[in-house]
Amino acid sequence: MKGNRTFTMIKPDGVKKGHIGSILKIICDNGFKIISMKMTRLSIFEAKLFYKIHEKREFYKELINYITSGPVVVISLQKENAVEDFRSLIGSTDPKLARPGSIRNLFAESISENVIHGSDSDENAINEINFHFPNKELF
Ligand code: IDP
Ligand code: MG
Repeated sequence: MKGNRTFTMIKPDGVKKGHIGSILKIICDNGFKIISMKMTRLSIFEAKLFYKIHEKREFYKELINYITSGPVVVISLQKENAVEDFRSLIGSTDPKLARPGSIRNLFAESISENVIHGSDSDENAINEINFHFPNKELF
């Protein structure tokens, strides 16, 4: 059975351009319940841990610079089939390929600055939630 939790982060470009409210409305209107949420700014140390899986990729340095360039909003979510449904809601990594009406299609400008993160598996969702909310969650 698929899990009912996922993790998302509104990335620095989404925050800078004033899209927090619009993005949260889309998330809630699509049946996701916000379990925990905070605005924070990732240190380089935290960013490198969070994106460790990409450390061998050519875009890694650019990714760490970008994700630490300003505040982000980190959110844990609940919904049936959460991971898959949320990936569909945000659209493809490259906004040019993202489904019309998806969050990246609506707000993102490039494959590197693509406004929002979504967990890619149930296992990573739990790891990412525990990483950003190491103390007890609010619900
Ligand atoms: P995802 O966010 O859709 O899961 P990943 O492949 O996990 O995509 O990549 C993580 C993040 O790294 C992307 O969201 C994007 O910010 C950045 N990224 C991915 N591919 C590229 C690229 O080819 N050039 C620059 N940045 C990239
Ligand atoms: Mg990913």
